[in-house]
Amino acid sequence: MAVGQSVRGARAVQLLSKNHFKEDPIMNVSANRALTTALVVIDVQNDFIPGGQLAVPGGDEIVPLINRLGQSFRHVVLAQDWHPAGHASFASSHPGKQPFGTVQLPYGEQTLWPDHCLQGSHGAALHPALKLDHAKLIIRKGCNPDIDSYSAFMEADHQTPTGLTGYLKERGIDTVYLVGLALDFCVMFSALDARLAGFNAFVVLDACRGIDREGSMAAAIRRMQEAGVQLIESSAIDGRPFA
Ligand code: VGL
Ligand code: ZN
Repeated sequence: MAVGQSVRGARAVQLLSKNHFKEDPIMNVSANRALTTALVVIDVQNDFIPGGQLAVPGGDEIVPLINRLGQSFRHVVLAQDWHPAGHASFASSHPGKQPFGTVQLPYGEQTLWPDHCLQGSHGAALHPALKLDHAKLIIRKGCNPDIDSYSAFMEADHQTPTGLTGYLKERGIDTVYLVGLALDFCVMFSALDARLAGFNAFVVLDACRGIDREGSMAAAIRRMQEAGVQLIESSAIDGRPFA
């Protein structure tokens, strides 16, 4: 019995040492990068593109680029804003309030929006031209009627996780590339929370579009820089394999 075990043990060591990455440092780097890096696509949904309830200017222009970038990543995650009717972020839920006004909620000041991304609606659906069939996870957020969630990681109460950190960490991912809508809201808060959760975070600027209300774009760029989010252009990664 002892002999059998040690033979099997030796065979396992032999198999391990056959690991070809060991003999090929370039392959090693690229294979490891593929396993530890994910593309996180934020809220590329009908309501955020021109014609939608909360249209982000040029929101549809980024779809072909995101599709192309997606081909370079083994791990792709999609975030989907997914609100129940009467959600606390809707102006219509607060009598006398208008979209783009604010209201005080238990977790702080909440910007009010037109009704958008209603669960199951056409507006909440992912953009039909988005072609990321190998994406393994769609994380839905903003589902709690009383709490908004710009971030794909953490609801606006800063206490309720969406589960995305756990998913990524359990998959061994340490680096995320973020793209999508809107740069100055959901992409920014997702990138900030990615940093808080300990991930390396890159935002691919030309694969994002912003709402840009009252200087929100400039403020978002500054906040991300201060948090150590790396702001890049797609030319820095386009065609590079993360797969
Ligand atoms: C978003 C406002 C409200 C976004 C979502 O995806 O940036 N913005 N809900
Ligand atoms: Zn929303």
